Amino acid sequence: MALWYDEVFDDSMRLGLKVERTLFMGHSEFQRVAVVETTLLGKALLLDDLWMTAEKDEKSYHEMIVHPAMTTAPKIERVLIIGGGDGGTAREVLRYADVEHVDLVEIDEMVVKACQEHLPEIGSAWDDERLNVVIGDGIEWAKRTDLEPYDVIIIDGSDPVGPAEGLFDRAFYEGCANLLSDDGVFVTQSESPLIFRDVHIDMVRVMKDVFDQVHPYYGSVMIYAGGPWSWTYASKGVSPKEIIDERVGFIQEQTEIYNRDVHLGAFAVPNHIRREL
Ligand code: PUT
Repeated sequence: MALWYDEVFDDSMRLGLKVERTLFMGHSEFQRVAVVETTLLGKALLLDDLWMTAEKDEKSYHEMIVHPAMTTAPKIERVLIIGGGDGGTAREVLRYADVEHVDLVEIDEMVVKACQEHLPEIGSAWDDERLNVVIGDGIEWAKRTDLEPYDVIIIDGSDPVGPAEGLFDRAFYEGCANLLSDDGVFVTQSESPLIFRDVHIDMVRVMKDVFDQVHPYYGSVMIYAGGPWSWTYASKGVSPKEIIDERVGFIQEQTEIYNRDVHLGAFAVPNHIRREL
């Protein structure tokens, strides 16, 4: 008999995938961690029964959280990733030769270990010498005052429940703004503009209090709430529309989703959101 795993939204909608087998199941001090083999999308990670990433769908998320920032930030030498325990965001960041150092701060060691063992195709850059993996709390990291500024900061957290909840707070964004260089770029996943519309709008509004430039952008990720998803780009002055030709030309030869046109189109804000901001 087929086994189905469902992510349930507000007791009113569910997104299920047929599962062939469970590859890993564990309880960390933070959450339940599972890696399963789905029929449609290959191996996939769930945290507390919420879909996080799947082999055949992950590029639509990881390319979009990374490349708009990396093709517009004037410098990309120092990068901070908070979350990102599956390794997909780090993989995309490390495609750029100009990147010298990446700190990846993930709270849950079990996520990193399970993904390294069972999802090595997603996290294919764990061995890159430029990558420094820290098992620790990203919220505490963002309070640090002893770090060199980062050129790019990427928040690749899970949903605003459990260990990721504080990644959606004003104090956290303020900490990140302090860690960002003057011409740096900050980006965070910012939930579904439909199913989590209120969370999305709140996030953008709060970021507008903290950063000078704040631009939500949109794409589709099949395993997240049926498709529509958002990220938000923020900076102290850098515009997401000023794409660096050399970088976009280089990266769009390697990507599956991201290219210059996708980048520019993604920043079109639907009216029902624009009116709220
Ligand atoms: N890393 C983003 C996860 C969002 C899941 N809904």
